[in-house]
Amino acid sequence: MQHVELRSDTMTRPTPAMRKAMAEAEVGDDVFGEDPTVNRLEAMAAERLGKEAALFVPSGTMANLVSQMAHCGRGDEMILGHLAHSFYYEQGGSAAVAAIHPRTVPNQADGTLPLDELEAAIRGDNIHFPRTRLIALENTHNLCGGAPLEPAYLKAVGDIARRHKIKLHIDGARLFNAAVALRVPARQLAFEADSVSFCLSKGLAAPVGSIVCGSREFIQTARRARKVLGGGMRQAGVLAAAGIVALNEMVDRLAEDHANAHRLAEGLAGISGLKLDSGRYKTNIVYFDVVKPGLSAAELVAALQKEGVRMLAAGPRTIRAVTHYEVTEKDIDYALEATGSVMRQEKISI
Ligand code: TLP
Repeated sequence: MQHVELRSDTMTRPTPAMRKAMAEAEVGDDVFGEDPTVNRLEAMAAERLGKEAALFVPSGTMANLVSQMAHCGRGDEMILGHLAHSFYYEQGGSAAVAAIHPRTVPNQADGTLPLDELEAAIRGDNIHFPRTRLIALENTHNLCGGAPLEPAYLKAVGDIARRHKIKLHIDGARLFNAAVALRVPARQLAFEADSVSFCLSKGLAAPVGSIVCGSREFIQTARRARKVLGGGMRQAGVLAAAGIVALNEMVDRLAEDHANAHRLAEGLAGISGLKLDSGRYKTNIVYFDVVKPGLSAAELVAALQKEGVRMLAAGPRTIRAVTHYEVTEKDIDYALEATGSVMRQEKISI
């Protein structure tokens, strides 16, 4: 039986070139700043995103938290979308760990926050209010179907942040997917941000790790935050080596994942009992709804698993499928065939 893994691009395993680079990596103690491979990765990443400095962290969650901690003090406020990964899927770590007060503005379907609502949410100086210190955007926007945020929108948000003297962080877990989809250099998407994070361990296929980029001063503070969170790693060059291969070899090919996601979305839209607006999906994440009476997302996911196709139930009726380098066009066709045949069954066996 064919096996098609569409639950997440985090499922990607390191490529043979990564495993070789990992085995051969030169290492030192990174808490002392002495791991040459980590230093090389950080310099490469900073250069690539047009920032002064960068920091290698174990995960996207820690990348967001150290950035928030570097920009905000206890009791300060951060504005972000109600569907932001940071708000939704990170255990409320900003509040629980860093005592940062999150204030949400509703995300629009394209991942943006309405500019007027965003600006209205920024607090004035008043003894009753927390101080607004930070706006956080997400690019691409996971829960908004992998929507890429365009440079013009980022510029508009950057203008608001500057006008109010507050900082802008971009959770760019999939920043390179946005860059490839919009056909702009990643540094253009980072330009307005005081800090930007991206994940090496999603579509770029490294086994572990994320990067935060920003000014030298910001990165120094973020480095302290990483240490208190237990994220100071030692011979981390073994991991950074895979990150270097990820940046060198795995970015341009993301276009294939987008083409496969597009193919999947078009195919799913043609299957009776499923509902999606296939034109919406511009990167590697596709969400669709199960509208066949009596069938839940979890039941369809379970039935597909029996056919070797793995997807994620993201809600009672909603399923998520994510493409990545271990998924081929043939796999997509197989997944579509399997989904079509399961959906045609009178009574779906799970
Ligand atoms: N997202 C994961 C799950 O946590 C949902 C996934 O499979 O998509 N920002 C964004 C936009 C993310 O999508 C994720 C991971 C993170 C941050 C956190 O990264 P990790 O998992 O490395 O902590």
